[in-house]
Amino acid sequence: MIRARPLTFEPPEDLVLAFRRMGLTEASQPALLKALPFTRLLLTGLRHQEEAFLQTLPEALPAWLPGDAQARPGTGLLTGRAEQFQRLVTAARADDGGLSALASAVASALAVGVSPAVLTLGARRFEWGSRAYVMGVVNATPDSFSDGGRHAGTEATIAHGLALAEAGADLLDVGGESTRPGALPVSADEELARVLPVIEGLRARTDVPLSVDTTKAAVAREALKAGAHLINDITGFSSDADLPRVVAEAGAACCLMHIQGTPATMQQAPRYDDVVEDVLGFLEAAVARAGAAGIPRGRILVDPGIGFGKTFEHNLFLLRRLHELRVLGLPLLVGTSRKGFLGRLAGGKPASERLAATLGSVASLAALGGADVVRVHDVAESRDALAVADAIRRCEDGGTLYTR
Ligand code: 7PM
Repeated sequence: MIRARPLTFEPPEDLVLAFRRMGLTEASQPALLKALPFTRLLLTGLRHQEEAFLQTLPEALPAWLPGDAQARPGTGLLTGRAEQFQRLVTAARADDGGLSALASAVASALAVGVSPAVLTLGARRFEWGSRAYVMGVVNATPDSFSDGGRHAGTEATIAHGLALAEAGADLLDVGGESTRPGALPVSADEELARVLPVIEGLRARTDVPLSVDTTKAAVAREALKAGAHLINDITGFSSDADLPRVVAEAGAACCLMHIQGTPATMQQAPRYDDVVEDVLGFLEAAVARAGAAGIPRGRILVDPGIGFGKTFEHNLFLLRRLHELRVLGLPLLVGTSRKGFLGRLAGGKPASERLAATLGSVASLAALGGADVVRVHDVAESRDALAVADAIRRCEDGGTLYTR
C-alpha cells in the first residue's frame, strides 16, 4: 500500500499571516500561496512502476530522492513547491498505466491543512481546526465504585459525569470494560449493567454528547438506544464484526483506535518497523470497515491509541509525528491522560500524581496542532491548559518584538 506523509505540518494560515506582515494584499495571496510552500513528502510502499515514474521526473515536477533499495525498499522523499506537486498529481492521474494510487496518496498528503467536515453530535457542533475539544473520561467499572454497592456507584458515576460537563467537557466517554494492560474481558451483560444506567442518568440531565467505550455490538446497540451519540472502539472495529453496522444503522459517530494485540497481552513486547506507518495502515483498514458498513466519513474519528501496545519511545514518537496521521483527512482524538509514559517522564509518579504531566502533554499536542479532541480525566484543568496553547497557536497580532 503506497502512502505519502508530510514531514512537517504548516497550517496554511501561517503563510497568510506572513503575507499580511509583509504588507501584501489579499488579492496577491492565492498566487503566492501556490508558488511558495515548500513541501517534503515521505513516500512508502511504492511498487516498481511508481518508482520508475518518480525516477524520471522532469524539472517542473518535485525532486525525487529514493531510499535505500535494500534496507527500505519502496521508500523515498519528494520535495518541491505546492504547485509542482499539483502537476505531479495531474500527470500521475493522466497516466493510464496505474499510477492512480500514487496520485491519491500525494493528493491526500497535500490536503493535510484542510479541516475535516464539521461534526454535529446531539446539541453540539465540532468545528475541527477551531480549537482542541475535550472528552471527559467517565469510568463505570467496579474498581471506580465506592463501597456502597452498584446503585451508589452508579449515582456517584453520574454525578462525576455531570461535574465534568459543568467543568467544560465537550463530550463524555463512558466506559464499563477496563482496558488496563493485563485486564480480562467482561461479558456484554455485565458491561451493559455498568454503563446503561450511567448513560440514561447523564442523558436526562445534560446535553453534552455521550460516547461509549465499548468493543461489543450488543452493548453499543443498547447504549445508542439510550441516547449515546458515539461509539469509541479501542480495537478499531476489529473485535466484533456486527459493531460497524450497529453504528451505521443508528446514524451514530465512532472513534476508531489503533491497538497492537489485546489489552491482556499488548504491553508484553510491542514491536514495529515504523510505528506511524503501522498505525496508519491499521486505521485505514478500520476506516474501510466503517465505510463498508455505511458509516459516512464525516462521522469517523481516529486515534493512535497511546499506551495500547506501545513502548515509551513508540508513544513519544507517535505524539511528535501525529500530524502525519492527518493524511487520513479525519479528526484526531488522542488520550494521554495519566498514562504510564507520563509517570516515567515525571520521575516515576503514580497515576494519581500525573496531572501536571498530563497538562504538559495536552498543551504540547494543541500547540503542535496535532489533536482535534483530547481524552482526559481532568477536564477543568485541561480546558485551561488548552485555552493557553490554542491562543498561542492562533494569535495573529504580533505586536512588536523589540521597542526602542
Ligand atoms: C488503564 C490503562 C485504565 C489505560 C484505563 C486506560 C483511550 C481510550 C482508554 C485512548 C480512546 C485510560 C485508558 N484510553 N479510548 N480508552 N483513546 N479513544 O487512560 O487513548 O482511560 S482507557
